[in-house]
Amino acid sequence: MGLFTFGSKKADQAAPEPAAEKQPGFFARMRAKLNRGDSWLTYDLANLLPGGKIDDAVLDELEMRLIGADVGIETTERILDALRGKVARKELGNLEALLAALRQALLAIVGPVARPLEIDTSHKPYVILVVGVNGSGKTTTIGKLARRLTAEGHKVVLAAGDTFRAAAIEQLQVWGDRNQVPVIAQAAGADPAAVIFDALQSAQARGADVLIADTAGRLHTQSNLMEELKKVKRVLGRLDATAPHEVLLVLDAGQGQNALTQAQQFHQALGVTGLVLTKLDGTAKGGIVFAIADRLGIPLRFVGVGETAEDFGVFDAETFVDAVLAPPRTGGEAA
Ligand SMILES: Nc1nc2c(ncn2[C@@H]2O[C@H](COP(=O)(O)OP(=O)(O)OP(=O)(O)O)[C@@H](O)[C@H]2O)c(=O)[nH]1
Ligand SMILES: [Mg+2]
Repeated sequence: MGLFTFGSKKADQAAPEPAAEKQPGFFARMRAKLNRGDSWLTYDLANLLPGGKIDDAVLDELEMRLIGADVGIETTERILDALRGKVARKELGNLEALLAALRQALLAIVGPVARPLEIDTSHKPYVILVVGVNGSGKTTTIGKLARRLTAEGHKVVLAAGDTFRAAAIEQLQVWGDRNQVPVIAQAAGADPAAVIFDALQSAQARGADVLIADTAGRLHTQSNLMEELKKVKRVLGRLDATAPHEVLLVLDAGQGQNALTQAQQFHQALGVTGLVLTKLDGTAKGGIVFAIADRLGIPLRFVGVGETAEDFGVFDAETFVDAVLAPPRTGGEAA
C-alpha cells in the first residue's frame, strides 16, 4: 500500500498551520470516519496505471468516482477539465503528479467557502437562526455550537423555536442543561415567531452575547415552513433591525444531491449566510461538499462527523481535501 502514502505524507507536512483553530483530535476523527478504511477517490488508483502512465482511462475512472460520490456532474467536469488540460500539456507524468493536480483542483473549489463563523460582538446578542429540513441535525448542531461558543467565553442563550414537536423542545433543553445554557421555550404548538421574539428580548435583558434559535424542519407543507421561517426573520428584525446576523442552514451530507436542492430552496427563501454539513461519518462519500461549495459558494462554517460534541469542527479546506484523498494512517479500521 506504499503507493497510497502520498496523501498521508502530504497531510503530515501540510503547509504552515493557519493560526486559526486547528483541532487535531477532530481532524484525525474526520479522516478516519470519512474514509472508513480507504479513500473513495484514490483507492486503488495506482493499479489503473500499469505503466505509470496517466491516460484517458484513469481520468474516466476518476470521473466515475467523483460522480458516484455525489460531487455532481457540473462540478466533476470542472475538476476533470483542469486535469485534462494538464494531461494534454504532458504535465502529469506519474501518479504523484496526478494526485497533486487533483488536490489542487479540489482545493480551488472548497478553499473559497472555508470561512469560519465569526461572532461580531458589536451585536448584543449576535443572533444565529438555525434552519434545515427535519432530521438534518439542527438541534444537535445547536447543542454542539452552544458548547463551543460557551467554551470560547461567550454567554449563550438558546431559543426553542421548533414548537411543532414537543420532543424537540425537550431535546434542546437537554443540551442546554448539559452546557448550563438557558433555553427560552414555550409549550408545544406555540407560535415559533413569538417564542423566538421572546427569546431575543430575554437574551437582550440578560446581556447575552449569542442567541441561537432552533426551528422546525417539517410542517404540514414545505411552503408553510418557508413562510413560517420568513416570519421568524421579520419578527426578529423588529427588535434588532440587523438580526438575524447569521442564517445557518444545516444539511445532512448523506442526502447527496438532495442536500444541494434543499440548500437552493432555503437560500432563495431566506438568504442563507452559512452552512453546516452533518453526518459526514455516515457517508463514505462526502463529495457533496464539493458540489455545494462549487454551485452555491455559501460559507461552509462547520462539519459534523458524529453525534457527540467532539464530533464537530470548523471546516478547513486543506484538511478536508487531504482526508478525502488519503486513507487513514492505520488503514482498514472500521468506523
Ligand atoms: N452520525 C451522525 N449523526 C448525527 C450528526 N448530527 C446529528 N446526528 C443525529 O441525527 C439525528 C437527527 O438530529 P437532530 O439534531 O434531532 O435533527 P433536527 O434537524 O433537529 O431534526 P428535527 O428536529 O426533526 O427537524 C439525531 O439522532 C442526531 O444524533 C452527525 O454529524 N453524525
Ligand atoms: Mg430538531
